[in-house]
Order: sequence, then C-alpha cells, then structure tokens
Amino acid sequence: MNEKRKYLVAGTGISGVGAVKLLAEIGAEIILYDGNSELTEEIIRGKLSNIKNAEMVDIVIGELEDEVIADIDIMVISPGIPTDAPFVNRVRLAGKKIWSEIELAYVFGKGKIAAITGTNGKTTTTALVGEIMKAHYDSVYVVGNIGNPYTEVALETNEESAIVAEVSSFQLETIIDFLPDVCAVLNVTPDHLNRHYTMENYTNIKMSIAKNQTSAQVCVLNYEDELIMRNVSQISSKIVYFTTKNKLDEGIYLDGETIIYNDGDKEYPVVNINDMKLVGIHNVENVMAAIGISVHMGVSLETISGVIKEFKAVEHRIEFVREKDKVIYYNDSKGTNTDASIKAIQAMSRPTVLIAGGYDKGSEYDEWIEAFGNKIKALVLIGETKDKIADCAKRHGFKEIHFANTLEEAVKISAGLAEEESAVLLSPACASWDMFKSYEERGNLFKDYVNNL
Ligand code: UMA
Repeated sequence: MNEKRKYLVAGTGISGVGAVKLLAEIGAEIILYDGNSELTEEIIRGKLSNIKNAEMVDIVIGELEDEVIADIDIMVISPGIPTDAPFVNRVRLAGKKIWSEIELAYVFGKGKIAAITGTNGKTTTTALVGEIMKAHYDSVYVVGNIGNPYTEVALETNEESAIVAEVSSFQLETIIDFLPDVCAVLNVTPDHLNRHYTMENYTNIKMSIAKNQTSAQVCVLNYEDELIMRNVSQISSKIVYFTTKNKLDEGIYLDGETIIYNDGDKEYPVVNINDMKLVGIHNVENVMAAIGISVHMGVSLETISGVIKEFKAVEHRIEFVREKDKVIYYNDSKGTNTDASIKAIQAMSRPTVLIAGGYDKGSEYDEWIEAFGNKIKALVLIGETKDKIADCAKRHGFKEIHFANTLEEAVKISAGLAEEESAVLLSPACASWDMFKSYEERGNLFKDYVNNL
C-alpha cells in the first residue's frame, strides 16, 4: 500500500506506537509528536525499535509549531490527550481531521466488530466476549482500552476475523466513521468528569459508540441504567436490552437464578448463575451483555453457555486466589477507587475481612464504609490513607479496625481474623502508588503472600 496522506500521530504511549506501526506499514508519511518535553528522541526511537521503516518517522517533542500542523492531513490522537488541549484546538482550527486511534484501526482493518463501552465492567465483558469468540471464530483479536492497541493488529485482520474492542470515552470522542457490527453500553456513572465536564456530555460520548449504526446493526443496552434509558432515542440500531430486575418480551433477563435469552419468539435458558465462576450481580450484568453481543456476532447459545461457565475473573478484579482453612481469598487490587471497591464488597457472599488503604487521591470514604453493611467484619488498613480511613470508619460506628505496616503483615493479620466460611478481600479503594509501582504489582504480591500462608 502507498498511503498518500500525511499523518501526525499525537502521543508516544502504546496507542501512538500502534498507530505508527500501522501507518509505517501502509507507507504513510508520519510525524510522531509528544508534548512531554522530558522525553528525548532516543527514548521515543527506542519505543519504535520493532517497527519496520521507523527511521522514516519524524519526531517532534514539546511545542508543536503551526508549520508542522499546516503540513499534515490527519492527526491521530492518543486517548490520554484531552480533545481541548491547546495544540489539539490549533489542529482543529487549521481544518485538519482528528482521528481517534480506534478510527485509524477501523479505517484500515477488516472483520466483524464487537465494541464495548461503559463506566464499569468493560474489561471483564470484553475479555469474556473475546473467549466466546475464540470458541467460534478462528481469527479473533481482543483490542482497545483493555491494553492492546487496535492499530497494532488492524492490518492482520481479514473478512473472517472477529474483533472485540474495549472502547473508552476518551477513544470515542474522536471516532468519525467507526461502525461496530454489535456494540454495548454497559452502564454510565460519574467518571472522568475532569475531562468530559458534565454527565450529559459523558453520557452522549458513551452513547456515540452506536452513532454510525443503522437497523442493520445491534446495540446492547442496560435496561436498568437511567442515563442510558434517557438517551435511547439517539440509537438507530436494533436494541437488545439486558436486565437483572425485570422480565422482557425480548432480551436477556433472570428467571430465578437462570439467565434467559429471549429472541422475541422463544425463551432460551443460557446459564444458571451458580454455575458461573464470576461472582456478584454486576458480573451477572456483564455476562448478560456478553450473551447479547455474542448471539448477534453469530455464536450459538450452547457455545456461549460453555465458555461462561469456565470463565474466571480478569486478573486483579475480584480474582479468586485460593481457599485455605475454609477461608476464600480474593484479590481486587484493581479496586483503586471507592466505587470499584463497593462493587467488590457487594459481590462477597460471605462475612469478609477487608484489606484496604493506599495512595491518597483525596477521596472521601463515607459511602464506601456505608456499603460495608453486615458483610465486612473487620478492616485491615495499610498505606498513606490508613488513618484517614480509620477516622472515617469510627465516625460511622465501625470499630473492628487493625493496622499493618506492610501488605504481607496485613495478609497475616487477616488470616488470623478470618473465621471458617468467611472471606478475605484485598480491595484497597485507593491507588497503589504509595507502596507499589502499580495495582498489578500490589495484586501479584498479595497473591504470593496468600499462597505462602
Ligand atoms: N501526551 C501528550 N499530551 C497530552 C497528554 C499526553 O503528548 O496532553 C502524551 C504523553 O506524554 C504520553 C502519551 O501521550 O507519551 C500517552 O498517551 P495515552 O495517555 O493515551 O496512553 P497510551 O499508552 O496510549 O494508553 C492508552 C489508554 N490510556 C488512556 O486512556 C489514559 C489506555 O487505557 C489503553 O489501554 C491504551 O491506550 C490502548 O488502547 C488506560 C486507561 O487508563 C488503561 N484508560 C482509562 C480507563 O480505563 O479509565 C480511559
């Protein structure tokens, strides 16, 4: 291929590198730009070392001059760059197209696309749909916000491929023609408002995943989500609803403990929720969405049901670690904010010892402590926020509070506190950066300590 247009790729994270890989392969002229003036050309070239013809890429760091902008046709923007950043406004004012990295992949990729967005549950649902697709299709790509840039694999896809994309609001802001065959909006609750400013704007961005769909495509929506339901008039595709609270004439719902798929004519039992390894009502919703998506991606209910029963949680998200002395240990290191941690607490079906605390993002813990109900029997606190959390817990009348200096000590204290038939849950409600490099490191160490008990 010999692409004639000249591209500016903004951002040198994994999206930017993925975009450069795709564009270099199609022979486009590329300028790679990053606003972080602490980066050097050497560091950036290092990131491109596996890309053929990368020496042809021009690199710009720091200020982006108007002459550079004047010279390009399209800017491919990384999701982490705000769309109202001053240099982005200058590109827009110069009349240049701005494409999400997802848009670039879509334009040059092939295959049938399932795209999933929502505030919570995206990664689990994407991973599950990916596994279901693998049981049906030979060529499957699980891409997007989940951590695998879509652009990196777009040129490998063919007409027979199934692409499962986790798409964030940041990526949706700059889609143009992106048209998924099936899409889903799982839920919309406050998040990223420092970037999207209002809930109205954030909701519209989420719903825009379906903006290019017609009645030939399918959009799977959460029937119980007020913000989604208030905005369904925006959707032109065939809507498939899922609900854990109601019964529908068509869609996915619960009959007792069985998830039913109703195609409008007939009810089909898909899976009993007790046969699933995923726990919590939010995961029942994720599974329901995955069923709606997968059916419309052409997979049989039998295959879907089989994969759901075997599917385990995504690593660090209410992940089962082990059972020892009749106590189950769960790793929810990805519970880095109170909202996510509340989901984990709600998912516990046993009395639970909760390990929490970490980096101080200035969060309030009142709502989180109120969510303890009768379920959380003891709190073991670590990290920067331990005193702040303890004070808040005491204000709410919660008294069973213990402190640990290290995560290892917290695991030992918890094991001592947990009675038979109870659970120990690491769900910090805080980022990890005070004591660890990342939530992954925190979760992996937790699992090591638990396995060493
Ligand atoms: N940069 C600028 N100017 C700016 C801001 C950033 O030049 O104003 C540069 C930075 O210096 C850096 C680069 O942009 O070099 C970073 O780009 P990026 O933040 O888009 O990071 P990527 O590595 O490309 O990762 C992105 C997603 N990151 C964000 O949305 C913040 C990843 O989602 C995603 O996995 C990846 O693309 C592949 O699609 C992460 C995320 O936190 C996991 N997502 C949010 C979430 O899930 O809540 C939306």
